Amino acid sequence: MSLIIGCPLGQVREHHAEIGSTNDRALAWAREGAPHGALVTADAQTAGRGRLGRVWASPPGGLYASVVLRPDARAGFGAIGLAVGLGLREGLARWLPQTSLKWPNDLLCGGRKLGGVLCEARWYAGAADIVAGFGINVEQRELPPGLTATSVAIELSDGTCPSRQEVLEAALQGLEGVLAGFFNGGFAAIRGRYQAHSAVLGQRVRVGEDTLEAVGFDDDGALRVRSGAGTRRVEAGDVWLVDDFN
Ligand code: BT5
Repeated sequence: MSLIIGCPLGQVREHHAEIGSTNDRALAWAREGAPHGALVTADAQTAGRGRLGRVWASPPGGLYASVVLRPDARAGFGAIGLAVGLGLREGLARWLPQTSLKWPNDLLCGGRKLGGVLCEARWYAGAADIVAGFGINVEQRELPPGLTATSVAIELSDGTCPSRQEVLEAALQGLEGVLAGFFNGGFAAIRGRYQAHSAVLGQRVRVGEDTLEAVGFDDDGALRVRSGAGTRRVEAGDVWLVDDFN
C-alpha cells in the first residue's frame, strides 16, 4: 500500500457554524472531487452520527471534524478507525497523556468517553474515498445527562484547556503521523503503538453474553479474546469493560 505521503491534512478546509453532520458534508464533497486531506469542521452539529445509527451529541464547545482520505491502495481498510483513534490520541497526549483507546473507536479519559471516531468509505474502480470523522469534547463543562462522558476542560480542571483550534491542529498532526504508517503497513505497522494505549488489553470484556479476556489484536485490527475454550476473534460491534458494570 502507499499513501499520498507528505500531503498534509487540512490544506483545504471548510468550516460551518452549524451543520447536520460533517461526515455527510465530507462524503458529498469527496463525491464532488475533494482532494486528499480536505477537512470539514463545525461548531455544532444538528444530526451528529455515531455508529449503528447512534447519535453523537454535538453542542457548541466540542470539536466536530471530518477528513477526506484518498489512499492509493487496493487492500482493506478495516482497521482505519483504530488508526484514526490512535492518531487523535497522539495529538491529545500533550494535554492528556492518560487518554486511552477502547476498541473499536472510543477515546477514554478516566473511564469516560472523551471522543469517538466514525469512518465511512465509498469504493469505486479499486480505489476508495474514505471519510474519517471524529468528535472530541473540548470546552464543554457539562455534557448531556445520561452519558458517561468527559471533556478536555473537565479533565484539565486547572483551567489550562486548549482551544478547539489547538486541539484540531494537534489532532491533524497526530493523524498524519499514524496514517502514514497505517497506509503503508496496515494495522500491524501501528499495533505496538496502539496496544500501548489500549483500554481493553488484558482486561475482562463483555462480548454479547460472554465475559472474556482481551488478549491482543490481529493484523486486521480484530480483537482477540480468550475464554476457557481458547481464543477467538471479535471483528465488529462493541465490547464493554466488565469493570464498567461494577
Ligand atoms: C462514536 O460512535 O463514538 C462516533 C462518533 C463520531 C462523531 C463525529 S463528530 C464529526 C463526525 N460527524 C458525524 O456526524 N459524526 C462524526 P458510537 O461508538 O456509536 O458512540 C455513540 C455513543 O456515544 C452514543 O450512543 C452515546 O452513548 C455516546 N455519546 C454520544 N455523544 C457523546 C458525546 N458528545 N460525548 C461522549 N459520548 C457521547
